[in-house]
Amino acid sequence: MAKKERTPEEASRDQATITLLTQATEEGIETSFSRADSMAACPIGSDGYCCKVCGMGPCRLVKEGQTGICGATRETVAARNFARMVAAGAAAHSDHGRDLAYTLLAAAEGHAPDYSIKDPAKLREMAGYLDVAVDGKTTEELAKDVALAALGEFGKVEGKIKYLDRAPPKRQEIWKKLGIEPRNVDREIVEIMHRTHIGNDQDAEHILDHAMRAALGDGWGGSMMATDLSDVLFGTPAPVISEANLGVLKDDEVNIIIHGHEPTLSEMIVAAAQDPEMIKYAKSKGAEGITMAGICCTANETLMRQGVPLAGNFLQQELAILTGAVEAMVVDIQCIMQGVVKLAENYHTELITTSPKAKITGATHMEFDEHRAMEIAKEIVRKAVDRYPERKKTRIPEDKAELIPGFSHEYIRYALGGTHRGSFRPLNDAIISGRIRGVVANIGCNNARVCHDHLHQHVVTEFLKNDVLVVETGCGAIASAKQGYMTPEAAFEAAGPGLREVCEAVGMPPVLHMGSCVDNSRILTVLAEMATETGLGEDISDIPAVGMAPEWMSEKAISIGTYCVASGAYVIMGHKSPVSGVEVVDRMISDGWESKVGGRMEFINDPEEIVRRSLAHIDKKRAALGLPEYDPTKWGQSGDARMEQLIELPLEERIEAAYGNKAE
Ligand code: CUV
Repeated sequence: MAKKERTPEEASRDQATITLLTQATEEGIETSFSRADSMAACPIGSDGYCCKVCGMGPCRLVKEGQTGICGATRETVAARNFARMVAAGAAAHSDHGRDLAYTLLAAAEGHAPDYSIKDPAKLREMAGYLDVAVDGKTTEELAKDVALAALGEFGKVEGKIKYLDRAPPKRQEIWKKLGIEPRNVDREIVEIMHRTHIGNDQDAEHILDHAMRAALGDGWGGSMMATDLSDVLFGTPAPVISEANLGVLKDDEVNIIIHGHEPTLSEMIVAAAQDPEMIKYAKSKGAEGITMAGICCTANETLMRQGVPLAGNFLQQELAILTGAVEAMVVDIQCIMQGVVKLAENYHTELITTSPKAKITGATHMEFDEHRAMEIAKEIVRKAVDRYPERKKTRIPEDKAELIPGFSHEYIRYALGGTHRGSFRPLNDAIISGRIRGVVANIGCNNARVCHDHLHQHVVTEFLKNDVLVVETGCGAIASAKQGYMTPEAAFEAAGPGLREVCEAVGMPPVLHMGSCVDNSRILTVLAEMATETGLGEDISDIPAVGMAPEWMSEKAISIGTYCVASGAYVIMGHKSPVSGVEVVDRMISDGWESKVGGRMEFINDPEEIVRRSLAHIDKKRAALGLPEYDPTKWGQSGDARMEQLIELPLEERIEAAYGNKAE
């Protein structure tokens, strides 16, 4: 059944995207947007009652009370489907973390000479969490022991994941009492697959409890270690200047897009592209230089540390190629649409896969090996440069916006208190006083069935007006970056009076870019520290905060949402619930989980409703803590003097003035 085709303006809120979609429509070029228009989602699967875990099915339980051939109920089937999404998402994040541990090990043993320990202080911090003795060891010896200890967390024989100790004590108690402390990262994922095999766990609530356990192994295990290991190897982020949207591509330079999730190879490509030998080679082919730009979370990783500009978020990957100005799109793992290969055939773009875990039929595979990282990175850059003479007509949209990303939890702590007194106290105080009404973590994907960036833009705009501090990762962060919300002066235009005062005092943007999807662990860390710093209760569930992924589409987003709920957060997912057809299960993950762990998961499609429920939740938590009622008329009389001075300066100097002393 063909659906109505949306106009570009109905399909996206992003101007660069609208421009390129208009071109695509005129030229009859297919994209994920047009494919979403021409194919409706399968109604049985999307409601959660399609069971295909055995060869007697697939069973389609379309009627109330209907069971599968084995007798499995709709509740069992929906819970199993949900749990399997968590398993896949947790596996993706955690396996990414594991590879970083192997890279650290190789670097420590001298087998990966292009990598080094960029943040030895963070290495020592990791050693503390992992019970690795520090004294008397060289950095390399310590790095080896930390890498081995981290790898141990994925499959250790007994005990529980060590990083769980980073959660507030009260939270740890809840997990322990419920029996959902993950024992190790891999085991809980394997156990989901086991439990959801035909004829095993057939109690929806019981299945979903285990889904929380596996998801916690992602958030407080695989993802948190991935973040820490990336910081150790590539440096802990601090503010940098950059730009976002397809307008960052250059007409007279070789453009290389890095897309996927891992920083390991992309960091090398970024370095290779700056090599004078490579630039000379580009010039020999008639280009002025080499421009790198990122898509999805590889973009967020290299943006946070190197200031590599963002080309766009998930739904813009095909559009980058449509500009005709991309010589190579280099991909590693996750969120890479197979459609890019076919699309690239219309252009001179070389699609290069690099991960041993992700080949795409029709793409050029140049497998990455950390032992010869720089050599491979240079080969890739050379291949891109070779394509430049074949470039034909380009149509790079003009749209781009400035941004200042780099808000690791370490940097936030430092920004609030300086080197010696760094703490989350000022943030807690701002919430207690009511200058900041609460915090929203807006994260997650784009979804071709949702107007691109619309939900992200709508909710963030409303939260800022209502003095809610917004922290972001993933493609949600890229949406706000493109919207211009990630500069300190955005507070002037977009923030309510109280939030504006705080941004002015600290010199920070009203929306903080905290990194990639695995870096949602940074948000967990901030929440844990806020809960243990006095004044906002004793647990994450006490904080006036909401997490959301309004345009979610990946299984990783379901895992993230689940570990945030299990950590005590109210989580709103936009679009549609994968178990929407089975009310009992929908209630289990909302009311049921709330009674167990204090957090709840809801799926809400209407952006107004997302905002309304979030603010209601924030105000409810404020009241429970005995904090003053939110009253914006109390703030904004300070004259915003510092901001006005800053705004006069050129951007480079503004950064220097606001962030001069970087975190150590
Ligand atoms: Ni990992 S998971 S579309 S890139 S946020 Fe972007 Fe972020 Fe979702 Fe993928």
